[in-house]
Formats: sequence, structure tokens, C-alpha cells
Amino acid sequence: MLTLCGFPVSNYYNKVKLALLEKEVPFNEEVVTLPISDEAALQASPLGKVPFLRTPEGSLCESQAIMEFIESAYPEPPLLPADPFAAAKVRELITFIELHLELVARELYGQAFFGGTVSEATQARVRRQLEKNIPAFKKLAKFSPYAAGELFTQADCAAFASLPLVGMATRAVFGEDLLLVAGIDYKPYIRLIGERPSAKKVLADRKAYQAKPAA
Ligand SMILES: N[C@@H](CCC(=O)N[C@@H](CS)C(=O)NCC(=O)O)C(=O)O
Repeated sequence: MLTLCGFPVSNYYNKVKLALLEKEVPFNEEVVTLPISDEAALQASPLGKVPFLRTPEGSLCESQAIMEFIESAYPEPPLLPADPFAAAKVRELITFIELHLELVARELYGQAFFGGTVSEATQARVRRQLEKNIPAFKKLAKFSPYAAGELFTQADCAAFASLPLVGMATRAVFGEDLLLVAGIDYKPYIRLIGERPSAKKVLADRKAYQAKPAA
């Protein structure tokens, strides 16, 4: 049996959880919070990040590596197109969502979500970067109706988990949602994905986790 380790507020955890639920793969969840100090967990995820996956063959970290494992081990229903070029386009989009949008916006989270402050220099750098990367993402994303086109793919797992964070963080720090400013009307798309049973479970589990008093 697979065990997904992390916590249900993490966007990367929820990306993988969506894929497992879409494929109806049986899995357990183990809450692992940050910072990770447990030596066995650090063995599984040496950078101390979540998610990581325990499998009967050993553990795996890095959400995209986990997604690729799940896709190969449980091919149905596919979350990547069979055509190699179309599959590469999905992976390209995931890289834009995570590396060029989410990871850049992540520098704002301390101020946006955790009551911290981000220096003006960092804010300016992040804004410049996002003002370059968001229009680039817009050129690739289809939203017709899914992120990469007509099929629900891994890119939707990534987009559903990460785009709202980019929007919320930029709105909180800059006073405007830079995705919307760039003309990416992602909210109807998020609502569409949110109708899927997999996404409903991810959202319900996140809400329940957030409602729990801190241990
Ligand atoms: N590239 C990693 C990113 C995972 C990641 O950044 N997870 C966050 C939680 S959403 C985390 O563990 N942060 C703690 C840290 O970076 O030390 C992946 O795709 O799994």
C-alpha cells in the first residue's frame, strides 16, 4: 500500500493526492508537518520537503517524480496523453506552473499567509519576475476547458493546487491578483476542477485539517 506523507494544506501534497484519487489508487495518508526533524522522514525526503511517498519498494520525494511513478504504475485513467509530444506539452505546462509561477510567488507567502514581512526589494524582484513569467504561462495554457486542452491531465492537478496560491499571494502583497491583471481568468477553471469528486475530497480534507486546533 502507498502512503502519502505531508499535510493537506500543502499544494504539492494536494497535487499528488488529486492524481491518486483520480486514478482510484488505494493509499494511506500520514500527517508529516514542517519542519521535518525525524531522521527516517529526512531519509525519505532529504531536503525536508513534503510530499513524499512511501511505497513497498522504498520512498520517493519530489512531487513530479511521484506523479511520474503513479502514472507508470497505475496507467488508468491516464493523466498524461499517450502521444509523446502532447505528454511533453503537459510536462512543460507543469514546469511553468510550479517553477516559473508558484516557486517565484512562494517568496511572498511569509507576508501573504503567515503574518511575516517581505522586504521591498524582494517584493519588487518577485513582481518583475512574475510580470515576465505570467504572460509566458498565458501563451502556453489552454483552459479549454482543461489547463492543457481537452483532457484532464497532471497539469490540472498542479494548476488546481497552485494557481489560487499565486493569485492570493499577489493580491495580498501587491493589492492585485497578478494572474487576473494579466488576463488569466482562472477562477471559473478552478470552479470547474473543484466539481470533480477528487478535488472535492482534497478541499474537504484541507478544510477539516485547517479547522483542527493546533496540536
Ligand atoms: N519541488 C518540491 C516542492 C515541495 C515543497 O516546496 N513543499 C513545501 C510544502 S508545500 C515544503 O515542504 N516546504 C518546506 C521547505 O521547503 O523546507 C515538490 O514538487 O515536491
